[in-house]
Amino acid sequence: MSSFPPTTIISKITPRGEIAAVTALKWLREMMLIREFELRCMQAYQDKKIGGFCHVYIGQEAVAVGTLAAIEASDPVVTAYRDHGHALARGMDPRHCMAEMFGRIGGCAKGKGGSMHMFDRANNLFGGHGIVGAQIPLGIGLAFATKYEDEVINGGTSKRVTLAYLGDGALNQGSVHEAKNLAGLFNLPVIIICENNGYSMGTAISRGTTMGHDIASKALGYGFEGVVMNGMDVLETYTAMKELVDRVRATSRPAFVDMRCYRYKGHSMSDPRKYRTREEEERYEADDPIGRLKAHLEGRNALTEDDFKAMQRDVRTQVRESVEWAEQSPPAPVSDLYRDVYRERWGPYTGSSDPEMLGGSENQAGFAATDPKADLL
Ligand SMILES: Cc1ncc(C[n+]2csc(CCOP(=O)(O)OP(=O)(O)O)c2C)c(N)n1
Ligand SMILES: [Mg+2]
Repeated sequence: MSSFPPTTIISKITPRGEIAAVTALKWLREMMLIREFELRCMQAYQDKKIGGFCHVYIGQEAVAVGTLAAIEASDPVVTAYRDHGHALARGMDPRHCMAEMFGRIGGCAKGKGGSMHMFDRANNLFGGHGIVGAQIPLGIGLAFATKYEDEVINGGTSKRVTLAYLGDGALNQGSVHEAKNLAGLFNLPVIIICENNGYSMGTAISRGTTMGHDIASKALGYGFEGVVMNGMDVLETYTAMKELVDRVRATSRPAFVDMRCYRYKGHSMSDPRKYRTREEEERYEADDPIGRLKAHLEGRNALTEDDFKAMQRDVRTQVRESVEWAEQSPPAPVSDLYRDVYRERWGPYTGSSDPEMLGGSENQAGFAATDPKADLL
């Protein structure tokens, strides 16, 4: 079994900063939205309304919420396939996220990507990627592009920081090493966040990765800093991330984060979780990031049980409406199959809320099919 350390040890690693109650309440709601969204996705998957792959983020909500709160709207973000939490925390409309799950036109990728491919250009979210580790070279490329634009094209100083997420199972993928090498060599403003949930499918990190107990120290091999953070407590995650983001923005030096976290559910929808004990799962579930923040806010007299229940009702309504909206959105037509692969005739893709890219949308709230009568380019 895994020698992955329990959260009681992890939580001593980073201190919590003083966060305004109104901000902490907002993060609580965001984490609750992600959880409720995914519980409904699991249900819809079992009802065969969602097809293909589906990897839920339940247990890891504090990572997306805490890290994304630490960056600016103009900072690029790229992640792997366990991406619903990042999309929602980055500001994607849950209706567009749910419609993508359902493979409908109203989805953020017009229903052609599904669960693993959440894209939101307007919010600078560059996916959602299914090839393990492949998003890291893309993230390093994004950091190169922002730095080039800020410094060479605009003649100023590098201003943007890219967040590139990967799982612990992606650490040993060849292109991840190449990308880290270039990031160190070119001084790129990127933070590589390893969502270290202790497992790559059924393989514990200690079985598949050298120095699995201390992956942050490996960043030194590329000439940049490695930091360990607690991904089970959003206040700690945010505090540590904000400090790091500020430093990377100021120095334009890359960094690596060993973000300790845990996924409560299986790797995907068809995982019996035989590789770990129920006791281990219960230990983490008892230290749930939502429960932790709730207790913290109650301790500050900023939240009552009634407030929490009202928030829960509110989130449930929002998710139920997103399911209804997704179900009303039509499936992507076959005529759209080869569209959005290369640059389209009306110019580059300009963002999730831009009607220009809809090719004549009647569905202003989200996306619509390209005109099926138009010729393929
Ligand atoms: C290059 C490549 N190899 C193998 C796979 C199959 N695969 C899908 S997910 C996964 C495990 C990755 O685990 P991790 O990076 O820890 O992410 P987590 O699922 O824990 O979020 C593997 C091996 C793949 N998608 N791509
Ligand atoms: Mg993992």
